[in-house]
Amino acid sequence: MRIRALVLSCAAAFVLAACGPSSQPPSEGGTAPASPGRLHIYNWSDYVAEDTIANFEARTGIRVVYDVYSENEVLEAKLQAGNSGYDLVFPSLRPFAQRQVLQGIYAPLDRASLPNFGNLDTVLLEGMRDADPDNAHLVPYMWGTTGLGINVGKVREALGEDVALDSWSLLFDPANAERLAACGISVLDDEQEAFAAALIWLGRDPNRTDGDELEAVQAAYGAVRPHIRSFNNSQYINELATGETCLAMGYSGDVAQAAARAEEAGTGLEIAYIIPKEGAIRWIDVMAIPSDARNKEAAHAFINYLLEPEVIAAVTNYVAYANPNLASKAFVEAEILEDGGVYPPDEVLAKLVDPQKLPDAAQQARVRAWTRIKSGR
Ligand code: N2P
Repeated sequence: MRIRALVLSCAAAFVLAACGPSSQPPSEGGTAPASPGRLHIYNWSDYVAEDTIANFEARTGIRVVYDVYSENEVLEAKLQAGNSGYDLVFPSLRPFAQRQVLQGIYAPLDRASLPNFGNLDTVLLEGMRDADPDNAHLVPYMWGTTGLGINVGKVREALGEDVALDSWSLLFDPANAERLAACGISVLDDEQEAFAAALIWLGRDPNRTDGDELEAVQAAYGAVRPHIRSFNNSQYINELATGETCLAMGYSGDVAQAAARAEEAGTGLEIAYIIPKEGAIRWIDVMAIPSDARNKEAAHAFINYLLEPEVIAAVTNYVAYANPNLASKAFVEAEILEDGGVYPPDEVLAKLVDPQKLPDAAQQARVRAWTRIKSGR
């Protein structure tokens, strides 16, 4: 449950939105001449503190053009088309950055320009090496889980005061979904996460593709599809915060941000994040510099800045995602460090599953099935 320490007001979120996404897109960047004083960043929405960018600009004089996305697929399409105009991007490690490294999309890091690299958790770095040998291209940024955001009052009202708020069955049991439909259910428009959630609920390995997983996932969503109001990866934060929805499949820190917004707005809504007892995906998002980036020097400077313990701790304190910077823990607020939804305890960590890169044909079949599931056909 969440987070007093995260004093993230709606107003602050709007300020960020105004500073971030509305920044001039680098659309002309494909053909524009190099501008050494400019750094084009493409990151997930709601993923930095409100002063992270401004502080870097003030310190370095480098002007940051900051754009946001809410799906790995959108980033990947731009990277694969080439000439994206971006100098620094933040894909999820598996399977996206892993695949993109193989495709030669990223420039090797210049470690001499990253003196703060040593602050990173070496165990986590080691675990990334199968995807990025020698950690040559990717720097871990944040990690988290995908679980359920719950409007505690409304869900109890619909399902009974004694309902256990601890299971994917809140979403996938059709009897629950039917009763929650009126107060609003949203699901991530994220094929990897949505497939994994259903498979984990069914007690299956989310990375298996050699059985009837497609059919099982389609049946699971088919049974609750009429009760799902929307599929989205960013609006659900405000929808939860304002009471427009009462149950959302969501990323850990996003739900915490919804809770903080509700609290700050004084609505009296209690928003909780749960990692379901059946388990969940643990994902890692990374920083990487496209091979065709024009300002690799500034990109390295920004990565090194985000590797400073106090800088990355301030981001964690604001967005409520766990970071892999061991030296930062001294600056992360106690309430966040102790929040099991952000830094899960060992018994929960043991239930988390890392997504794996699937065989191409199976991956494509999942993407097609997900489109069908969403359309309700
Ligand atoms: C930030 C969501 C990032 C988590 N809003 C998905 N990897």
